[in-house]
Amino acid sequence: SAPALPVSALPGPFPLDPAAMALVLIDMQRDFLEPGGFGESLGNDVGMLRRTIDPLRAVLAATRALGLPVLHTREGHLPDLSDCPPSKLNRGAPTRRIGDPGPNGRILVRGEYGHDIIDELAPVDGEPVIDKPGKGAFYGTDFGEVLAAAGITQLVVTGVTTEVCVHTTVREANDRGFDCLVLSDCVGSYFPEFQQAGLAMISAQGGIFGWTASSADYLAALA
Ligand code: C5J
Repeated sequence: SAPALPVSALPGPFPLDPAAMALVLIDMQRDFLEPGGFGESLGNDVGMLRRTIDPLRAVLAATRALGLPVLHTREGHLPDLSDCPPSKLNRGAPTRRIGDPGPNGRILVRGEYGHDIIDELAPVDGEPVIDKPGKGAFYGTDFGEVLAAAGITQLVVTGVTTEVCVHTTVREANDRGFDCLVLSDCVGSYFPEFQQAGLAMISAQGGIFGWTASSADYLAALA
């Protein structure tokens, strides 16, 4: 098989294998990234997440141009909310909760405008879209089966939010045997301190559950 393409990363080079990797975009949905959605209803500034869009567009374009696999996830629930336990539904004191009507439709409900992926990063034909009820991409989904069927063992991870759905997915992936490279400028948090600490946690302790690199370093390895 072709030699790995080393990506300059923390805690050390990531041996990117084009035959075994997939790019994953986690929850780049209007509900998190655009005004009027779930993220803003929880009191957050969506601008903090929007800075990921331009670097991620470049990563997506380069990955697609090489014909490498791309997968998307969306966090959300069935219209009857039967897959949203009270432990999730009753969080905090938002002005609008999951399932409630908002300017972009019912918040985090599948099929609603706000639940879908932002136009800038819309999936193209052939790219799986994994609908997930939880924070992690494996819980309650066929994500693991889709990856196994495609022979994927490495995940290049992007999306939002760094300390919630990105972390949960990367930790779960590492437990399941995947090597994960998280692109630092293509993941976003509403909290600058969580962004910084969340990235540091991944590569600390010898890369306790993954690697981190900039999108520029990923693109340089692909070039
Ligand atoms: C959150 C996510 N933060 N996609 N979801 O509720 O990280």
